[in-house]
Amino acid sequence: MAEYTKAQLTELIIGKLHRNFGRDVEDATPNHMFKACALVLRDIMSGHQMNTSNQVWEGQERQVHYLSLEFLMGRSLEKNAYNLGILDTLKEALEGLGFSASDLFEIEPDAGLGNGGLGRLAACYLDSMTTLEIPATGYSICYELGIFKQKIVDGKQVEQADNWLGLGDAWLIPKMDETEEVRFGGKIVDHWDDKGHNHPEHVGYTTVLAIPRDMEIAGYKTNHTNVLRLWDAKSPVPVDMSLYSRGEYLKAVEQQAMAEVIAKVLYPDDNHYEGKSLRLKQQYFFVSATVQSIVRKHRAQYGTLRNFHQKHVIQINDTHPTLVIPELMRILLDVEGYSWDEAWNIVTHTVAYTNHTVLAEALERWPQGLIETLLPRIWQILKEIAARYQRQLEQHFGGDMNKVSKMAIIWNGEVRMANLCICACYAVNGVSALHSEILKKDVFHDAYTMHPEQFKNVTNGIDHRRWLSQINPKLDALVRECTGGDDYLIHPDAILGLEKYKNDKAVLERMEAIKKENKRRFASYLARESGVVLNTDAIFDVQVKRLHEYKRQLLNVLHIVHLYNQLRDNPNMEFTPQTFLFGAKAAPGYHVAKRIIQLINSLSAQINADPICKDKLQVVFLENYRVSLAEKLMPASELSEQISTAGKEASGTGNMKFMMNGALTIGTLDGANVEMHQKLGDENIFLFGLTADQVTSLKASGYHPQDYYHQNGDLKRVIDQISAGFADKESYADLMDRLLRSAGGSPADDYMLLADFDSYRQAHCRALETYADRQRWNQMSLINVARSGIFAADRSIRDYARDIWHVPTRE
Ligand code: 26W
Repeated sequence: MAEYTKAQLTELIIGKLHRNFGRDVEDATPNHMFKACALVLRDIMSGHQMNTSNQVWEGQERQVHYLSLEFLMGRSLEKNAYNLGILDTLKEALEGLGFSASDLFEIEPDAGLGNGGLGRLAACYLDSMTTLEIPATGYSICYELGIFKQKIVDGKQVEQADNWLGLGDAWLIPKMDETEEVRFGGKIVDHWDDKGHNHPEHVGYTTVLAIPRDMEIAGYKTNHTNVLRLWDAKSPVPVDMSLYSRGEYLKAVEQQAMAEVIAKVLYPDDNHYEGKSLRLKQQYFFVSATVQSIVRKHRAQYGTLRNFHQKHVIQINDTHPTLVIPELMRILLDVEGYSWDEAWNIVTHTVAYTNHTVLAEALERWPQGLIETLLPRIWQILKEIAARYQRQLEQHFGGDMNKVSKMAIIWNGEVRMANLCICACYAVNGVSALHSEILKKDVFHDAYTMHPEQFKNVTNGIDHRRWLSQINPKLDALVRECTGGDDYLIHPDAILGLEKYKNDKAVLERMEAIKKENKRRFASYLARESGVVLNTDAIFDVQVKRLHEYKRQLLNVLHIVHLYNQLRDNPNMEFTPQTFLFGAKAAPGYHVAKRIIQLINSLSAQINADPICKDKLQVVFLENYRVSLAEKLMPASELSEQISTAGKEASGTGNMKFMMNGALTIGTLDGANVEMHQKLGDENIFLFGLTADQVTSLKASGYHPQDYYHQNGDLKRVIDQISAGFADKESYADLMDRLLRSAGGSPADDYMLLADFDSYRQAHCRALETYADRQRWNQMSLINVARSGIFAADRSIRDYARDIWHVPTRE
């Protein structure tokens, strides 16, 4: 690792201010200063990156290409300085120049190029792949607008555009000379040669230019540096005023607009598919540019594509980049002139697929007409893949058309992306033990019986350097002291060393003091930002994640209303003070999710204004939940709400962030909670609710939520109250009706809140009893941190490297 002194960094920063902004330190604004720092770090990383690329080239190393429509990177200045090992020096240099380092870090906009779990996972994995010295590249779109900013106005979500590039582009290096051309529309003309081979020609298409804007990714304690390649879209046709013939001028303007809209905005849908043609354009644009770029470099190095699958693995993050399959086929067939079988052999040894959801409404099924007109050559190839697969299926299943139709790639005028992945990918993995089992037993059962060895599990993980060490410096210091140094940062299992201290009173008190201090810090931040004053003597009970019915924020609400009722019935009862914090963005078109946000805000207004609740019960909705807010909140959290209907949450990764920061989990046996429970035992987690199997059998035998409503007086009272509404006179009968009555094809209480209500209430009671025994609580908290090592992304990436990618990793 190169070392920099304070004086050297200072000089580099001043140099950037002079050369890039024509400023002296005295008249540099914080924005100038931020950019200057970013440019200095970028230079250091670029130098490292060139060495890495040379090594990979010379060693002819096998490379990983991680394709994802989302990378939720968050902020980079502090992170990059941390990974480069110059964070403290940079802070000193900044202070020396008269700037507050922490204020400067705060002005950086989040790179919000993702919705939630899937996008943040991709960001954590880039960090680990780089730290583990894997030659890897991430690919995505350089969205001009990231995930929307959320404002709460009159209790309701309002979306605002997130224009992050003003400052955020300090990290991006445009590479004009590596521009690729992507073709849309037009038609295919066949040309048969005298050997009877067809040479399809694509005519009448529209070209969009894909321009790389590369973001360097530094690894921790290594000079290995990878790249996140973000494609920007531009039209090749300049709008030329000299095209005075009106038709041509308008055509040029139209074409420019059509091209540039592709990279305009991230689709804000999470776990919900909508067959929008612009989204399909985004997918093909990014996939085509990526494959062409990989192929171009490979050809330059090896002069042939015959060894392509030996040198590259393409990992696709959910089905969103599935068009890599036909796109790579297209290049091998049409550009290289390979036979179908040769091309198919290469493709099916290159691409691997990760599934991130079992929700039926999230499955991508593109109308064939859309693909046919937008991507005529890709459509031909898809038809051929689908036909061959279907013949294979018919043979394998002896004409059992029920199975064949379920597994078909093209059916009823739709192209099913997951089935295409199953057909063409050499590995398919789920993201937690339970989720991977559900894929095999249920979602992809028939495919599993055909090729059981194709199916794998890689349990998700998080970047523990960011999500523990960087955001919770006091806990980091304690872990270092107790485990004998900072080895845990590259060997996350070493956190287990903390467990030796589970009966050490002094250490347990330190745990408590750290949490208290973090709560105060968060509270003062929130008071500054929003004026909301948190009761730091109350337990911080937190549910932050995208808003979705299956995640059951509404169950949390039902329980809070029940607590409120208890207090109102008996204002002098013994009551452990509780502060409930929510943070959640709703997809702009997801009406029910938006109503739930409004309900939380109505409830919050009601409870926070009621003198009975003073210093006892508080409900706060945190506006605009995002990576940089999570970084402040996790260290301050005490109870982590992971309460999805069992079988629905593929893994969860927020659950891991809480655990690593010493929060205890109240949760169902869903996603990675199952592995958490396995590590922790019943005694260190608050489990409740139906298991995934119980959910399935209760649904099969007939679930009647009305029975719970009529049999549980507390629950009935809560539901009736919410229906009627609170002081703001907003009725939520619409939401409560969904729990009691089926409507429009969706069953009553599809996510089984009522079935789990009582068990959830009891789990809360157990949590509060434990909280009253503070030493026991602190011990559980310590055990949670100590056993969180398996949830480090480094462990996940080692699993991918060993079981799927077949690439070596640093020791
Ligand atoms: C096409 C619309 C759309 C957009 C995003 C469909 C599906 C998605 C994602 C796959 C949803 C998602 O983020 N899934 C989450 O992935 C995380 C990382 O594996 C898991 O931890 C979460 O449980 C899962 O919900």
